[in-house]
Amino acid sequence: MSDDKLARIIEARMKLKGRFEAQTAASPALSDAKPQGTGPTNRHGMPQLPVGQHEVDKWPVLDLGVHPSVPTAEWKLVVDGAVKTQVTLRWEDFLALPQVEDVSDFHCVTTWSKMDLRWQGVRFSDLIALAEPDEAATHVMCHAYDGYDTNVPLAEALKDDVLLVHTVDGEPLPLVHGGPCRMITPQLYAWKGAKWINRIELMVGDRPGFWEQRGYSMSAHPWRNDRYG
Ligand SMILES: Nc1nc2c(c(=O)[nH]1)N[C@H]1C(S)=C(S)[C@@H](COP(=O)(O)O)O[C@H]1N2
Ligand SMILES: [Mo]
Repeated sequence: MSDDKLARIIEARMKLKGRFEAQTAASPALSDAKPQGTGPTNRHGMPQLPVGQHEVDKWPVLDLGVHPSVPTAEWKLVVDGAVKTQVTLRWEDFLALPQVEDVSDFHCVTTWSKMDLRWQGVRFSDLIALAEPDEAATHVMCHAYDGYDTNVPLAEALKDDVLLVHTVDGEPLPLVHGGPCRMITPQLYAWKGAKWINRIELMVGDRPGFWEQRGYSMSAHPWRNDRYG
């Protein structure tokens, strides 16, 4: 990527984050040194595990039971809704965006936590900056190839550790964990991270996704034991 293009993406990201600064700072997650949630030193002296969680060694698979296999040649990710420019990324476009690495924990609301996963991918904030979200946009609905969806406030989604990942612990993200590409939300329960993500819909106002319609929390903060809506 050219220096120019990179500078433009970073500027757009920072502008977008600026809009949500106050909300983000007031968030009950482990806000907000950089990069967020990264490994032991960034747990900021909090206990290793949020209340009610236990650490697992093997990473469980948890989903609706459908594992849609989408070859990268056919893969697409759309950013639409309350945006100035609708964006459709193909796999090469996705890989051409600035790539980051981050280590973070993965807390499932069913009480298991997988610690210290090393992710590689693209920051959510860089990706949606390309679409220039409307001033009025407040939340996103993330949609996936298996029909799953989940809503996330922009103030949370713009945090530095929220990524669209293609690699975990040095290997391509396995299909059962959402490969070739999933979102992760290390400071929220893991159901907020859509596996097999294919559309990010910018919304003006909030709306419940799959689990949120079935009794789970709209905000989903593990450090507040915020499990149910
Ligand atoms: N597309 C999709 N994403 C999803 C789900 C799903 O069913 N479909 N389940 C969610 C839930 S409840 C959790 S805990 C995590 C589990 O991710 P894992 O299977 O990689 O552990 O994915 C989340 N993302
Ligand atoms: Mo979950």
